Amino acid sequence: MILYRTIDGLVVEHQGRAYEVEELLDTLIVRADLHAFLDQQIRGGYSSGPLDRSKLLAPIGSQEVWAAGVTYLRSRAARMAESKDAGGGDFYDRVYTAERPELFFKSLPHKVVGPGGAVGLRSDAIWSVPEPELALLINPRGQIVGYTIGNDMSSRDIEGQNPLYLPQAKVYNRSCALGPGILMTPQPLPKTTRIAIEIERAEQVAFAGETSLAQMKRPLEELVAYLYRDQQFPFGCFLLTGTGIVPPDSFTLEKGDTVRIGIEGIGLLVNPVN
Ligand code: DO4
Ligand code: MG
Repeated sequence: MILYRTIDGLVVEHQGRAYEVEELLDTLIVRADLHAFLDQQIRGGYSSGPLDRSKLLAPIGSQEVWAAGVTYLRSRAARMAESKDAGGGDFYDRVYTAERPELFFKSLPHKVVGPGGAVGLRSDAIWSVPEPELALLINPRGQIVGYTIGNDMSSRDIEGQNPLYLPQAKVYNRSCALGPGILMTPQPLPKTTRIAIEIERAEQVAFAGETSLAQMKRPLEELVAYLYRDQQFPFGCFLLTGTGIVPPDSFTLEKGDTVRIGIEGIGLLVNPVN
């Protein structure tokens, strides 16, 4: 079942119908019986009909958003190439095989863009890309309770100049998108799950690519365990799990582009670039 946040509150969608959930994500996420509770909303709840997609908001409450990096071979290769001249390539090579993963802070909730919202480009960057990523919703006890789609917008020229510039390349206005809804399940996603991206420019496909979860180097639980080591998340948190799709070096996003990211079983996140 998919959980959406709308201007009228939370709803779960099941078999084409939306059911109200009279809780906030911040209280829902704490429940030990979270998935059974959502089942109950469908079985005994009131449905006003199909989901009204024009009412969707970013599916987030008070959760912090974190991100993992260099979890796919494709990302390792791209980072090594972009930072080679600055001497940073070795860092990315080492983190790919190191025991400790790369984890970085990505966004506060109020800065997250939802479905249909415009993602942004840094005004001082000349090489900007979207990063289509599986995003985990993790409860305060460190359990993965749901999955959504994330876009870790990045300024590759700034990141490539010096690894210490990573926070500036990753955290700026409208640099993180989540949605459209959260697949709420305690079950792991199949390794065959496909992640795909299409970037549209002037009604043409400017870039398209895809990968699958089978290409990810680390188990999701390992990323979560490192994130929760010596850190508390009273409202849980979101964790973007890294990108396995990188456009060619000649590609940079432009204002007016549209980014479409699809993950099997979750949905399609569509954001214009502005
Ligand atoms: O190491 C820099 C960022 C990597 C990243 O965001 C990714 O691999 O998705
Ligand atoms: Mg990323």
